[in-house]
Amino acid sequence: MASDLTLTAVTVPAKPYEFTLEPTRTALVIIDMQRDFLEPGGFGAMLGNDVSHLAKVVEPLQAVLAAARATDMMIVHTREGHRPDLSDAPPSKLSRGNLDTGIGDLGPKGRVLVRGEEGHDIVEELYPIEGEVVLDKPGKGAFYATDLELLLRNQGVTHLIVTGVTTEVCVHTTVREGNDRGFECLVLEDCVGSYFPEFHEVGLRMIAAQGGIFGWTAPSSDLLEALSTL
Ligand code: TIU
Repeated sequence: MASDLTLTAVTVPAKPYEFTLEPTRTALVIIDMQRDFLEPGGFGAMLGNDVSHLAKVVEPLQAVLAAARATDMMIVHTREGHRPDLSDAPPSKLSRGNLDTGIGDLGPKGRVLVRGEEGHDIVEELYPIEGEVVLDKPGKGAFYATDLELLLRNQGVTHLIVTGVTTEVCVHTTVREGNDRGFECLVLEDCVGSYFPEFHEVGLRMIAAQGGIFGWTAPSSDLLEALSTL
Protein backbone atom coordinates (compact mmCIF):
# COMPACT_ATOMS: atom_id res chain seq x y z
CA MET A 1 0.00 0.00 0.00
CA ALA A 2 1.26 3.48 -0.82
CA SER A 3 2.28 5.56 2.16
CA ASP A 4 0.89 9.03 2.87
CA LEU A 5 4.28 10.38 1.82
CA THR A 6 3.91 8.91 -1.65
CA LEU A 7 0.38 10.25 -1.98
CA THR A 8 1.26 13.86 -1.23
CA ALA A 9 4.78 14.23 -2.62
CA VAL A 10 5.30 16.58 -5.55
CA THR A 11 8.22 16.77 -7.93
CA VAL A 12 9.67 20.02 -9.21
CA PRO A 13 11.86 20.08 -12.33
CA ALA A 14 15.05 21.71 -11.07
CA LYS A 15 18.78 22.06 -11.55
CA PRO A 16 20.76 19.81 -11.43
CA TYR A 17 17.88 17.29 -11.34
CA GLU A 18 14.32 17.00 -10.08
CA PHE A 19 13.49 17.91 -6.47
CA THR A 20 10.78 15.92 -4.70
CA LEU A 21 9.14 17.35 -1.60
CA GLU A 22 6.33 16.47 0.72
CA PRO A 23 4.65 19.66 2.03
CA THR A 24 4.28 18.52 5.65
CA ARG A 25 8.02 17.85 5.73
CA THR A 26 8.95 21.08 4.00
CA ALA A 27 9.47 24.64 5.21
CA LEU A 28 9.30 27.77 3.10
CA VAL A 29 12.11 29.94 4.43
CA ILE A 30 11.89 33.63 3.55
CA ILE A 31 15.17 35.34 4.30
CA ASP A 32 15.35 38.96 5.48
CA MET A 33 12.65 40.61 3.31
CA GLN A 34 13.06 43.65 5.55
CA ARG A 35 12.78 47.35 4.80
CA ASP A 36 16.44 47.68 5.88
CA PHE A 37 17.44 45.72 2.76
CA LEU A 38 14.71 46.62 0.28
CA GLU A 39 14.01 50.30 0.86
CA PRO A 40 16.12 53.45 0.68
CA GLY A 41 17.60 54.57 4.02
CA GLY A 42 18.23 51.12 5.47
CA PHE A 43 21.29 48.96 6.01
CA GLY A 44 21.56 47.90 2.34
CA ALA A 45 21.59 51.51 1.21
CA MET A 46 24.07 52.49 3.95
CA LEU A 47 26.46 49.93 2.48
CA GLY A 48 26.31 51.85 -0.80
CA ASN A 49 23.97 49.51 -2.65
CA ASP A 50 21.24 50.30 -5.18
CA VAL A 51 18.30 48.80 -3.28
CA SER A 52 15.99 48.91 -6.31
CA HIS A 53 17.58 45.64 -7.51
CA LEU A 54 15.71 43.73 -4.82
CA ALA A 55 12.19 44.99 -5.60
CA LYS A 56 11.57 42.41 -8.32
CA VAL A 57 11.65 39.57 -5.79
CA VAL A 58 8.51 40.74 -3.96
CA GLU A 59 5.84 39.81 -6.52
CA PRO A 60 6.92 36.22 -7.31
CA LEU A 61 7.55 35.62 -3.61
CA GLN A 62 4.02 36.80 -2.78
CA ALA A 63 2.67 34.10 -5.12
CA VAL A 64 4.87 31.42 -3.53
CA LEU A 65 3.87 32.52 -0.03
CA ALA A 66 0.17 32.32 -0.99
CA ALA A 67 0.68 28.82 -2.45
CA ALA A 68 2.59 27.65 0.64
CA ARG A 69 -0.16 29.02 2.90
CA ALA A 70 -2.62 26.82 1.00
CA THR A 71 -0.63 23.71 2.00
CA ASP A 72 0.48 22.28 5.37
CA MET A 73 3.94 23.69 4.81
CA MET A 74 5.78 25.36 7.69
CA ILE A 75 6.57 29.00 6.95
CA VAL A 76 9.56 30.80 8.44
CA HIS A 77 10.33 34.50 8.03
CA THR A 78 13.80 35.58 9.13
CA ARG A 79 15.00 39.04 10.07
CA GLU A 80 18.64 40.05 10.40
CA GLY A 81 19.18 42.45 13.26
CA HIS A 82 20.22 43.09 16.81
CA ARG A 83 19.05 43.82 20.32
CA PRO A 84 18.71 47.56 21.03
CA ASP A 85 21.81 47.46 23.27
CA LEU A 86 23.74 45.75 20.41
CA SER A 87 25.07 43.16 22.86
CA ASP A 88 24.52 40.41 20.26
CA ALA A 89 26.44 42.22 17.51
CA PRO A 90 30.11 41.27 17.25
CA PRO A 91 32.45 44.30 17.31
CA SER A 92 33.74 43.13 13.91
CA LYS A 93 30.25 43.50 12.42
CA LEU A 94 29.67 46.90 14.05
CA SER A 95 32.91 48.36 12.73
CA ARG A 96 32.88 46.74 9.27
CA GLY A 97 32.76 49.17 6.37
CA ASN A 98 33.76 52.31 8.29
CA LEU A 99 30.21 53.54 7.75
CA ASP A 100 29.07 57.06 8.70
CA THR A 101 25.70 55.54 9.62
CA GLY A 102 26.13 51.92 10.65
CA ILE A 103 24.31 49.25 12.65
CA GLY A 104 22.58 50.82 15.64
CA ASP A 105 22.82 54.39 14.31
CA LEU A 106 19.75 56.46 13.54
CA GLY A 107 18.68 56.43 9.88
CA PRO A 108 15.48 57.48 8.08
CA LYS A 109 13.77 54.24 9.15
CA GLY A 110 14.92 54.24 12.76
CA ARG A 111 18.06 52.65 14.16
CA VAL A 112 19.72 50.59 11.45
CA LEU A 113 19.25 46.81 11.77
CA VAL A 114 17.88 47.06 15.31
CA ARG A 115 14.93 44.91 16.39
CA GLY A 116 11.70 46.82 16.86
CA GLU A 117 12.67 49.62 14.48
CA GLU A 118 10.68 50.38 11.30
CA GLY A 119 13.54 49.44 8.99
CA HIS A 120 14.06 46.10 10.68
CA ASP A 121 10.55 44.85 10.00
CA ILE A 122 9.32 42.81 7.06
CA VAL A 123 7.85 44.58 4.02
CA GLU A 124 4.06 44.84 4.03
CA GLU A 125 3.51 42.67 0.94
CA LEU A 126 5.06 39.63 2.66
CA TYR A 127 4.02 40.32 6.23
CA PRO A 128 3.82 37.19 8.43
CA ILE A 129 0.44 35.98 9.63
CA GLU A 130 -0.46 34.10 12.80
CA GLY A 131 1.07 30.65 13.04
CA GLU A 132 4.14 31.53 10.97
CA VAL A 133 7.58 31.61 12.53
CA VAL A 134 9.38 34.95 12.74
CA LEU A 135 13.03 34.24 13.45
CA ASP A 136 15.42 36.98 14.52
CA LYS A 137 19.01 36.23 13.63
CA PRO A 138 22.17 38.17 14.47
CA GLY A 139 24.23 36.78 11.58
CA LYS A 140 23.96 36.16 7.88
CA GLY A 141 22.97 32.50 8.23
CA ALA A 142 19.55 31.63 9.67
CA PHE A 143 20.95 28.71 11.70
CA TYR A 144 23.74 30.56 13.51
CA ALA A 145 22.78 31.51 17.10
CA THR A 146 19.05 30.79 16.52
CA ASP A 147 16.70 27.91 17.34
CA LEU A 148 15.80 27.30 13.67
CA GLU A 149 17.22 23.76 13.54
CA LEU A 150 15.26 22.77 16.67
CA LEU A 151 12.01 24.19 15.25
CA LEU A 152 12.48 22.37 11.94
CA ARG A 153 13.41 19.03 13.54
CA ASN A 154 10.45 19.22 15.94
CA GLN A 155 8.12 19.64 12.93
CA GLY A 156 9.78 16.75 11.07
CA VAL A 157 11.00 19.09 8.35
CA THR A 158 13.59 17.62 5.97
CA HIS A 159 13.28 19.92 2.94
CA LEU A 160 13.66 23.70 2.68
CA ILE A 161 12.42 26.03 -0.04
CA VAL A 162 14.71 29.02 0.35
CA THR A 163 13.84 32.53 -0.83
CA GLY A 164 14.66 36.14 0.07
CA VAL A 165 17.69 38.40 0.06
CA THR A 166 20.49 38.58 -0.72
CA THR A 167 21.38 35.66 -2.97
CA GLU A 168 25.10 35.52 -2.27
CA VAL A 169 25.03 36.65 1.37
CA CYS A 170 22.20 35.58 3.72
CA VAL A 171 20.56 33.15 1.27
CA HIS A 172 23.84 31.42 0.43
CA THR A 173 24.99 31.27 4.05
CA THR A 174 21.65 29.76 5.12
CA VAL A 175 21.66 27.19 2.31
CA ARG A 176 25.21 26.14 3.20
CA GLU A 177 24.30 25.86 6.89
CA GLY A 178 21.11 23.93 6.09
CA ASN A 179 22.85 21.62 3.64
CA ASP A 180 25.52 20.72 6.22
CA ARG A 181 22.76 19.86 8.68
CA GLY A 182 21.21 17.42 6.19
CA PHE A 183 18.34 19.55 4.90
CA GLU A 184 17.54 19.28 1.17
CA CYS A 185 17.43 22.87 -0.08
CA LEU A 186 15.64 24.21 -3.15
CA VAL A 187 16.39 27.85 -3.97
CA LEU A 188 13.79 29.66 -6.09
CA GLU A 189 15.70 31.59 -8.73
CA ASP A 190 13.26 34.51 -9.15
CA CYS A 191 12.45 34.69 -5.41
CA VAL A 192 16.01 35.51 -4.36
CA GLY A 193 17.79 38.73 -5.26
CA SER A 194 21.07 40.57 -5.00
CA TYR A 195 22.32 44.16 -5.29
CA PHE A 196 24.78 42.65 -7.81
CA PRO A 197 23.15 40.87 -10.79
CA GLU A 198 26.37 39.00 -11.56
CA PHE A 199 26.69 37.68 -7.99
CA HIS A 200 23.05 36.56 -8.15
CA GLU A 201 23.66 34.66 -11.37
CA VAL A 202 26.88 33.01 -10.22
CA GLY A 203 25.51 32.43 -6.71
CA LEU A 204 22.68 30.34 -8.15
CA ARG A 205 25.06 28.40 -10.38
CA MET A 206 27.30 27.65 -7.39
CA ILE A 207 24.41 26.00 -5.51
CA ALA A 208 23.43 23.56 -8.26
CA ALA A 209 26.91 22.87 -9.68
CA GLN A 210 28.83 19.66 -8.97
CA GLY A 211 25.67 17.56 -8.85
CA GLY A 212 23.94 19.98 -6.45
CA ILE A 213 26.80 20.61 -4.05
CA PHE A 214 24.64 22.79 -1.75
CA GLY A 215 21.18 22.12 -3.21
CA TRP A 216 18.85 22.70 -6.15
CA THR A 217 17.55 25.75 -8.03
CA ALA A 218 14.33 26.24 -9.99
CA PRO A 219 12.06 29.06 -11.16
CA SER A 220 9.07 29.60 -8.85
CA SER A 221 6.66 28.79 -11.70
CA ASP A 222 7.84 25.16 -11.60
CA LEU A 223 7.16 24.91 -7.86
CA LEU A 224 3.74 26.55 -8.25
CA GLU A 225 2.80 24.15 -11.02
CA ALA A 226 3.89 21.15 -8.93
CA LEU A 227 1.95 22.38 -5.88
CA SER A 228 -1.16 22.96 -8.00
CA THR A 229 -1.42 19.18 -8.52
CA LEU A 230 -2.00 18.57 -4.80
N1 TIU B 1 24.72 43.12 2.32
C1 TIU B 1 24.09 42.08 1.84
O1 TIU B 1 24.13 41.77 0.64
N2 TIU B 1 23.33 41.33 2.67
C2 TIU B 1 23.25 41.40 4.02
O2 TIU B 1 23.96 42.14 4.69
N3 TIU B 1 22.28 40.64 4.62
C3 TIU B 1 21.46 39.75 3.93
O3 TIU B 1 21.80 39.25 2.87
N4 TIU B 1 20.24 39.54 4.43
